[in-house]
Amino acid sequence: MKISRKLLLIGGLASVLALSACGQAANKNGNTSGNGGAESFGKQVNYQIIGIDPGAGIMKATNEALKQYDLKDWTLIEGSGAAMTAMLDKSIKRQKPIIITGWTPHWMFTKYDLKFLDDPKKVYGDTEEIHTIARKGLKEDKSVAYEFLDRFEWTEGEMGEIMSAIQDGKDPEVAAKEWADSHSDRVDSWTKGLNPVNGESLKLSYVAWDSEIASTNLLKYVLESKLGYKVTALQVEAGPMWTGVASGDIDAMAAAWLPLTHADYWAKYKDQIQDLGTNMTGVRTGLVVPAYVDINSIEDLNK
Ligand code: PBE
Repeated sequence: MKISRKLLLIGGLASVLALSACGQAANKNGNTSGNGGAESFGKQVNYQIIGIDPGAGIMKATNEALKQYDLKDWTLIEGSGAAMTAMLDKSIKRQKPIIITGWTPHWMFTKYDLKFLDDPKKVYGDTEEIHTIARKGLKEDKSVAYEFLDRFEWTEGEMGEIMSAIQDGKDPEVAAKEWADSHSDRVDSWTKGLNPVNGESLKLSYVAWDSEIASTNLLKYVLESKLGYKVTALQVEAGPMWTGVASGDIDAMAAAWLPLTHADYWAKYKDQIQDLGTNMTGVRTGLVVPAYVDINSIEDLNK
């Protein structure tokens, strides 16, 4: 019971986890009659993949992986990015097995020794790109912001610096400001020759994924401190993040993972938005385990 009470703190996952704690207890009892500890990886993690928010593209891809790899015994647990990393941290501290939905760039790959499971069926696609998406008409209405957002492009390493600072306890706005102030050459390359406006408002949408918390806070800081906008960064679910831009309520977002992760959203809204192209390339999603876990491929989950 101690386990399930602690997990209540994590929030959304609580009830599912309470069930899983009971399930594990039952397994343990079963094992005392002895199979010599040769428990399969699936059994050890109670056949649960620790996911994130249900609107995330990686959740859809993982449900597809369960089908394509015929993982009938497995369940994908919904939660949030924060709950997932809390569980990962806890498992790693105890050197316990765990499997999560993961992606790069993400600070977890800096902090822990992790590996993506091979995906021979390419359910999670190849490396992807993150695109910046604007509402139609932004170019005419807010041309300075539009031009900046259109130019904005950075690297995994750069985003990683902000993400790790936030993970180390810095407020996201402070982490973004400090990064921008110490990388003025980069900021200048995005803002060069643009004349600041006088306090016009601008709305960005994003989801509380660690990668997007970093990028959106950086955009907000640059738009406000260098270009004179008053920015509202609205934290929403993945669906509303896209719908907001499509309907014109939101000016832009920098969190479109394409071509695969957000393929559904793209298909639905592509005619109602404007794609400003990539802000990062070479990003990746998949199933992730600690390096000390003895499996290497999604196919191994069936053993
Ligand atoms: N992610 C991070 C998102 C996109 C950014 C991989 C968790 C998703 O799965 O939709």
